[in-house]
Amino acid sequence: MSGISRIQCPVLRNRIMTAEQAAELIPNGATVGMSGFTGAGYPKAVPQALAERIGKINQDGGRFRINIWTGASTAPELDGALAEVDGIEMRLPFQTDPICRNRINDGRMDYVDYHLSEVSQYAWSGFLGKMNLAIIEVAGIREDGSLIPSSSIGNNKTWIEQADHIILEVNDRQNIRLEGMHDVYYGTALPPDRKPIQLTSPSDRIGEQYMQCPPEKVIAVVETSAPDRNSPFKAPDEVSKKIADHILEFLEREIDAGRLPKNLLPIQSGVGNIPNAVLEGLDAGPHKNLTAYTEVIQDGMLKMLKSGTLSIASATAFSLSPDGIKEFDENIELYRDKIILRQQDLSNHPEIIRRLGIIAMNGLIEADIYGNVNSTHLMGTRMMNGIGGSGDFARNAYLSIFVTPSIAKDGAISSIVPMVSHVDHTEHDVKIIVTEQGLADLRGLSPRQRAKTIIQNCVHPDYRSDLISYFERACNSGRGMHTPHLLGEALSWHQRFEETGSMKNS
Ligand code: 0RQ
Repeated sequence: MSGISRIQCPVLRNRIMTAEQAAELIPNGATVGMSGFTGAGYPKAVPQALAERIGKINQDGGRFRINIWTGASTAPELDGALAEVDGIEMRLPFQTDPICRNRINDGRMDYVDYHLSEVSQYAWSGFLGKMNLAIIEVAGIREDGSLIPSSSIGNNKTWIEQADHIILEVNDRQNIRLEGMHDVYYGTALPPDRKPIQLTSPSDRIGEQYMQCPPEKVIAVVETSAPDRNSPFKAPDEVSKKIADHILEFLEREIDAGRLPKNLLPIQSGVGNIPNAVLEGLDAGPHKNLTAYTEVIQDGMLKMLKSGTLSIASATAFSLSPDGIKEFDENIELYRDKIILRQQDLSNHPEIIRRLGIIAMNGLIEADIYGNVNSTHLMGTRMMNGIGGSGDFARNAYLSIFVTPSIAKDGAISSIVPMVSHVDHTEHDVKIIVTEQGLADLRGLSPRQRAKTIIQNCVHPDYRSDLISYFERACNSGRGMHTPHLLGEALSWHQRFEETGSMKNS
């Protein structure tokens, strides 16, 4: 199926127009729900046409801005293009775009980063206000008007339900054999009508293959032909490999101790160098029939599915490199029954994560000696990306693992500090911290025991004696001994970096 044949519904065929015409239908001040999750399945033409329109208006002294809600991060054609022309008033719930980031950090764009599982219920409950319009990329439209989802589902189901009007982008570059890989669940409700979600294994299918969409809401259908944003895959470096090795050894010890089954428990893995190194390590290891219940399918998971290390992967989106896309497209028949894409309120659902007993692995910006984790704010004030799904998984996982190199900025920053400058994951949710130096298993440890373990196992040698000194002086200060701190000094490491460009004590 390609081109017009991907639009099988006669009523919706009549609404085909150009991206420019569709962009004219978006009013100033609108709240727009867009598809897209980790650079997959986002609308590619209408946002760019809208950015062009806004650019002209704003250049002539006007002020045209919209609020944008998505699944998660999108791409330069969406976030980048609209931020560049100062067209975004408020953005939620997650972004990774450098232009957006600058606008957020210089105070020109409001940003609310939410746990990704919660956004749809917030929208449903009305906390966030009214959604005027949704722009959703799909792989095709069926005769009855139902939609074949694209390479992500994210919040699309909710946006379609919530928006007054809908613009559909039908992208013929998305593999039409995606059809059937989705599982869209229509059983969610708000309290007090909420029922248990009967998903007891990552391979369960409890919903429908297609998204329902009332044709009368659709005001435009735009045909597109463009690939998803695909970041090239970086081979794991030495630091990532060491971190991966620590995790793999830890998992073996847990199996030997009888605390994990031989095929582990379902894994959730963030994207990037370190998670990919862990996946490669697992793939090279002895375990077969692992499962994944996660947010995104990255290259490493395709390899594991192909080799049989992984038997099933459930997520809400792909996040593949160009090579990964090629592999997926060429061998889609192999992957079709091993991958399930769900809406993000299910892929990240606390009830399901707790029930399945997930092994969660996420990155951090900094952790403190007591195990509090900052995933979002550089030096306590500047937004990096957002909490994303890390909170959904960390708090509810069976094992919540956080990974980081022990230093950043060529050693000018220690990733382990006396007190984090912003907290996303509290000491109560963080079970294991891993750097290339080693692994700190914090389970069952009191704050002071945690501090000793983290300093001993995770801190870079350049910063170890300073942290030991801080901890000992805090313990000797005669103040509270449960979580000893020298409050006046606690954030001096960050201050020193801001003033001198290095956390090192000269
Ligand atoms: O900045 O590029 O200017 O040098 O922070 O650091 O090393 O590229 O880190 O790509 O692993 O991302 C937490 C951001 C880590 C990510 C975070 C600087 C560093 C660099 C980024 P530069 P790296 P990573 C799973 C769930 C939240 C979302 C999430 C994230 C930049 O993992 O966004 O987990 N997590 N979603 O130089 C100051 C420090 C620093 C520092 C690094 N201590 N202080 N700056 N940097 N450490 C998602 C899915 O499943 C899809």
